[in-house]
Amino acid sequence: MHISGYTCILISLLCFGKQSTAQPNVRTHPSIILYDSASNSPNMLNIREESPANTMVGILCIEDLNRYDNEKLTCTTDSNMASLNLLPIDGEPSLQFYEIATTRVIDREEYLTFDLRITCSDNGSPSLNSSMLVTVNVLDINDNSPTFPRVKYEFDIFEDIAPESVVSTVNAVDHDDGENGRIEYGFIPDVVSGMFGINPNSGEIKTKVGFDRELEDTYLLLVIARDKGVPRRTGTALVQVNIKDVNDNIPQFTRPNFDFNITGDIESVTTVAQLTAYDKDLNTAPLVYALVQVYGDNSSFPFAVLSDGTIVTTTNINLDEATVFSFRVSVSDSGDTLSLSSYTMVNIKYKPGGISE
Ligand SMILES: [Ca+2]
Ligand SMILES: [Ca+2]
Ligand SMILES: [Ca+2]
Ligand SMILES: [Ca+2]
Repeated sequence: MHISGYTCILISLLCFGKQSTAQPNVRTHPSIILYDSASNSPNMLNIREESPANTMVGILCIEDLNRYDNEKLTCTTDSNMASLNLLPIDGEPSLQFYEIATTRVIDREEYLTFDLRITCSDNGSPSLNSSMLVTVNVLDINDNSPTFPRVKYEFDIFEDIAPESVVSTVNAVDHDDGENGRIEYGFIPDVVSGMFGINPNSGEIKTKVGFDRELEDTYLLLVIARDKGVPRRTGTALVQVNIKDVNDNIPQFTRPNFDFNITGDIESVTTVAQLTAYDKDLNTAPLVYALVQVYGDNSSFPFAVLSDGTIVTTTNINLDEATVFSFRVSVSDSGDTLSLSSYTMVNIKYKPGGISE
């Protein structure tokens, strides 16, 4: 380490200012004076994390006013995080200077502080020594980005969820200190801001509107977490929101009404027609069809409507005259709590065999 002339003078002045007033020619323990420009607390030093190895943390001034001419002072430390390097400062023979320097790069997220005990001994007989416990605070830099525990989150909400309902909360972790570790949440890009909102402080995601699964059943949100350090560091996570089905659509027949033509001699249990309907909801069970009402003479009605919408004869049909059978049919879905139905009119026009229309 290069010590400038100015620093030499400054250190010497500081140490001289603290010199003891022991009597000459009386052996005394060396006194250890810690010099540090960054910390005002005694026996306390600061080092900025991620500083390269061999960064100076502070300077020690060892004073042994009364050492004999041949006595040598030696200082050591018990810490493997810092070393003591003798500084080549000429001047007062009773003073000796050491630089305290780091031996490695120090991560504040691993060591908030570390202690080093400094012991200085003379080589007289018996050896006289002094020691000092120094605590080094590791000062934070913004070297950690906010990190979500998962790359992707998946949440389900029902399509009838009310606006301003909570979907879930996502949180990132930032191990830095203070503003360097304080996180603010948002969406990028902000295209879904009309549908969802995120609390910048808590990461709570809420709905802002109503949803319709039949229009859109999945939303992908890219959540960004920004710390407040300088420069700001960021982390992202993907949030997939699945819109779950609610039975909010009535099944619909594929036509407003159904007209079929049948002719001649038709045996019992013959399929004569098929009704069709659809439902936009995610039905787990098939739609169910049922005969609701027969118009006209009910007693000789020769058809049944099966639950799958098939219309079959229930007797032989062999009539002398053209006839129209009119009846009303329902179709129902299988909603969990509520079944929805709609209705249609069916006309089956019968003609005896051999008669052309
Ligand atoms: Ca950070
Ligand atoms: Ca840090
Ligand atoms: Ca439905
Ligand atoms: Ca639905």
